[in-house]
Amino acid sequence: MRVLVLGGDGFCGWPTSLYLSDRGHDVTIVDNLSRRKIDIDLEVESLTPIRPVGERLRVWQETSGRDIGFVSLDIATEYDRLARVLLDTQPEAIVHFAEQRAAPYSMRNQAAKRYTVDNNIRATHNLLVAMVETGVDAALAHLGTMGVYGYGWSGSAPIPEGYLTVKVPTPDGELEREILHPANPGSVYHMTKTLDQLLFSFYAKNDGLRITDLHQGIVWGTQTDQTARDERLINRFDYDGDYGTVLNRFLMQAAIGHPLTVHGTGGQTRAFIHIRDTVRCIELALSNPPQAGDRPQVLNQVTETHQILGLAKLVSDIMDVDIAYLPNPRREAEENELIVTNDQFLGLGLEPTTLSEGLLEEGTEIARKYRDRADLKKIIARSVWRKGMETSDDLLTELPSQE
Ligand code: NAD
Ligand code: USQ
Repeated sequence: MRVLVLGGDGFCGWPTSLYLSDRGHDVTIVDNLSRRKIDIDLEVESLTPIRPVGERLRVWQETSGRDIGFVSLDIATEYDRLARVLLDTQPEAIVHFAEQRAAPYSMRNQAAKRYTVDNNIRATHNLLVAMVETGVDAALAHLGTMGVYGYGWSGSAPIPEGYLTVKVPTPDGELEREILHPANPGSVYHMTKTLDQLLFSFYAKNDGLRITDLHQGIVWGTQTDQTARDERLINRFDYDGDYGTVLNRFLMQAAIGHPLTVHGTGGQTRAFIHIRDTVRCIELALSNPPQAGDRPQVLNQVTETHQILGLAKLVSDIMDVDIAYLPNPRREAEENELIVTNDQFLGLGLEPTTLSEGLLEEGTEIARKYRDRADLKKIIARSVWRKGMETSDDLLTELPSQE
């Protein structure tokens, strides 16, 4: 398949591009490298030393004998160039990772809120318009999030895959309808993903675009078989308070002896998936697209759920590190239940990689190897959902010093 990977330089996009290339697909990455620029603005770097994109692609060519194309382009602002790329490459499939993806970053300040909405909504809408205008009939797989459903709204009812059956009272009795699951975002970032869903519904209905929205859980892990082949292909490992996600942060913190930063009670339950399963799910989704005229296909891209405190205790037991209970910088329920249906991916043949001591240790090994690159001042989450939720610096005096 000819595949365009939008956002293919990022944490999920890079290993996906290599995986698809390794599987024989003809891959072109489109990325404006905004994620690397945000690192510069935040004065932080991936814990792992990621190489410039040109070097990454050269090394992949040397290692695998396969070429991956690269186009530097801002999907949100360079519409005409995007349409040109679609016409030139004639993709049979498109994977859309190219959005600002951190909830804490999206709540950081007014500029970050506005950037996240402008970037994400315009990127998605430009892509849909360009597909219609050029007539490129590609299967589109977009990376959405489990967070569109919200947490705790439905108590112990399993979260379905995108659509909910409801009963509508009418004068003639009840009608049964399937509706898009109500959106309940917990951050500006998550809100953009709920808006994406409406764009997809409209363009699938009006123009027959074939769209799969992958409602992915928190991705953890770093390496895949392909990124591990050469150190210069290494995937990024975010550990900072804005971009680091919880389990990778705990693994990094354990590796340097930093207390594990549990927000609040740690009673929050979230869905998880290992990066190795992310890349497999993408290929499965691209190979099983909906038909023109179908509503968007929604697949829950998750393999397991965990309570944050349970994860902290697991890592703390294995690595012998303390747990720090920090005031929660977010507006979120202290505790929630979360049961998620993922029958469609299981039906397509996904064999889930679930959390195991071996995989946790593999993550900690990588973090240990690059521990000298860590900046301890960047670990505590500083972006707050409302004024007054800031973490007091007094707490930081209890944490280890940089030496
Ligand atoms: P990332 O920030 O590492 O990668 C996103 C890539 O998109 C970056 O390389 C960035 O430069 C590029 N990009 C952003 N805006 C762009 C634009 N306007 N034009 C061109 N390129 C642009 O993020 P990630 O962790 O790889 O996440 C990828 C996607 O998966 C995101 O949409 C995210 O919402 C979703 N997702 C991620 C996770 C996770 O845990 N990482 C979980 C669920 C869903
Ligand atoms: N948390 C801690 N300690 C930390 C970091 C986080 O307790 O040091 C808590 C948070 O308060 C939250 C939970 O862990 O309750 C998850 O936080 P996270 O940063 O790991 O994940 P989140 O902000 O939800 O975002 C990540 C990705 C995003 C993706 C989402 C999937 O950054 O792109 O969409 O996971 S989901 O959470 O399923 O919506």
